[in-house]
Amino acid sequence: MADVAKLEWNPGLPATDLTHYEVSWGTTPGTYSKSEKTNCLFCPAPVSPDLVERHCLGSVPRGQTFYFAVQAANIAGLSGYSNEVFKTMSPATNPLGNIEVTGFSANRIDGYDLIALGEKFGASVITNCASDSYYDVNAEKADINYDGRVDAADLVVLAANFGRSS
Ligand SMILES: [Ca+2]
Ligand SMILES: [Ca+2]
Repeated sequence: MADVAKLEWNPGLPATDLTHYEVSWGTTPGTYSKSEKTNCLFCPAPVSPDLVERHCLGSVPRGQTFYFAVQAANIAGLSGYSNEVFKTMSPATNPLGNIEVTGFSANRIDGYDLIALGEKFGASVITNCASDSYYDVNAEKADINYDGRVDAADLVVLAANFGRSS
């Protein structure tokens, strides 16, 4: 099962001179080990508290609970953290590279899996954060190492397990 994270929030008002937001996350409440700058739809001065900013993460490790918070940024620096939210990411389902799990290829890593990876080679897992279908399901399956992209690193994992049963 695919699993990626999508965060949505409202701008804190009044706000002027906003440059961007920063999304932070970690495995311990209140302690954030990673962060990412976001696009800002309504910077520098959002006019309504009902506006929705969003950020999608395609490279959150699987099988753990992560805690997320957002900061607003302007020239002076970062604001305090927003309220914290959390999500338990679903477990890694295909660490060996068993992307295609139907028919002859259901329980083994073989040419069907190679084809499935090839079809999404170069693709990003997150496609359009503004959409309800914000990620590419087939790219997510082919992103064996869960770094958000389908590339040579995933192919290396698949090749190392080629011929194995999963
Ligand atoms: Ca397979
Ligand atoms: Ca990858």
